[in-house]
Amino acid sequence: MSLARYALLPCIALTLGGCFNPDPAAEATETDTDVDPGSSSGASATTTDTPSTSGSSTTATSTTEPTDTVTTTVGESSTSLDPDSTGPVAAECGNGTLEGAEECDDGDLEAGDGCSSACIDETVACDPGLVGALAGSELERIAFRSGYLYGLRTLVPSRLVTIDASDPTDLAGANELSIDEDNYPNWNPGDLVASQTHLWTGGRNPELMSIDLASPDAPAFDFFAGPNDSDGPVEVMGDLLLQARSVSERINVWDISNPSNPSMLPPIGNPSQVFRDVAAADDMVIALAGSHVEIWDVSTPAVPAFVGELDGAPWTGSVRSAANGDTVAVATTGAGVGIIDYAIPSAPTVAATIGGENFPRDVAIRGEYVYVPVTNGLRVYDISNPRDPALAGSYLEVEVYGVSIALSDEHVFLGTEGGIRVLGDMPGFCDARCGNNTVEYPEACDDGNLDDGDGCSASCENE
Ligand SMILES: [Ca+2]
Ligand SMILES: [Ca+2]
Ligand SMILES: [Ca+2]
Ligand SMILES: [Ca+2]
Repeated sequence: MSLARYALLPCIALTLGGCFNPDPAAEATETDTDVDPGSSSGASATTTDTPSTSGSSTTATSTTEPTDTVTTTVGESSTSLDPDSTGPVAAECGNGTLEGAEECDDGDLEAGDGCSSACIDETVACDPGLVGALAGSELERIAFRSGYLYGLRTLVPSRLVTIDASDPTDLAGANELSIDEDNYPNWNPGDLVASQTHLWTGGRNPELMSIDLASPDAPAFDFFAGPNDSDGPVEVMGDLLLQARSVSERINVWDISNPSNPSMLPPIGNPSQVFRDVAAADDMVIALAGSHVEIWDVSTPAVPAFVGELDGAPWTGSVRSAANGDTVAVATTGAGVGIIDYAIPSAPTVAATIGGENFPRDVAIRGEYVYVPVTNGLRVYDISNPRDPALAGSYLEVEVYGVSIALSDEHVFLGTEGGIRVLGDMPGFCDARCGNNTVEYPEACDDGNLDDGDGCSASCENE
């Protein structure tokens, strides 16, 4: 499907006045592509869905081929069995008996009573929106690890904020810690990322700091010297830490396999560029120097290999970026969010720019979704086709400026000027189920059955 159109859902009134808006059509004009639609992006948009028998069927792919839209009808797995077999008998929805793959059977074929006419449980549906919040000051950078949210406070150097987020619906108060203020009273860290056991951040003199998270409420700080000009963004990829340097050319590469003694590896980046941002995934590093972008292969970190580059990206600088292996989303200076397709690493291209957020200050990526803090909350984009990003949803709250973002396995943590918001069931975190009588992204409709020919197809597309 291309651009899903929604039946308008009621805007859920939340305690803080926020509202999840699942209607891409309402803001569709903000998705702006500027590339030839006939050009090929390589492998990145290829749909490789395989049918499952789980009944959790709807995917976020952008295909228009009905055969690619996976919709496994309830009971399918048992309807073709040999009647002599000892396996389960054919399921009949509406007979009042739970059989086969039915999630429920209330003895009727009516939808809207908790059990749909396809025998899918209507009480289970994606319900995107606010699940928790913590009022407080702005955290310019946030990172999540093992039940804790960590943050750096804007304009307050040498402070680390820790928030117990083990229950996202009931965030404990923020605990503000001094980062070795005796020795580094004005040390101003530039970013915050988490490896398995540590937080990492860069700054000037000293270059790199680790925070051992073994005791989250009393973390141990450690500092490491370097060229002393690296207050740009940092990224962790396996045992490597990549560090953008605000003045010098090159990206620092640290081996952090021994977190208590990280060692510097050869830097990456071609000369005559100033790399102020970096993203990384799958052994590839994306080094960003304004409109110039380079791709480096660091699968052999001691010998980084230049792979490809692009010039002329329609933005002058980038502030934060995130990569998923074949696409990198760039929060740019003045041009919204840039989407770079590097599925062919030797030939990266600007696939699209997403307007509307003129000065996004952070961006996150997870699978085929991009999460962008914006001036009034958060927007989520489906980039399964990087050349045609589609607004998958948004969390909007009046006059709440989204500034930073972190993802856990289940939630989106949004740092705002007024504190933290925790969002659940957001696109990319909750799979729509066709036939549960609730329209969920990317469904265009859901009439509670899995029948074609009644206006809403068995794959929840309008007919
Ligand atoms: Ca039944
Ligand atoms: Ca029913
Ligand atoms: Ca549904
Ligand atoms: Ca139908």
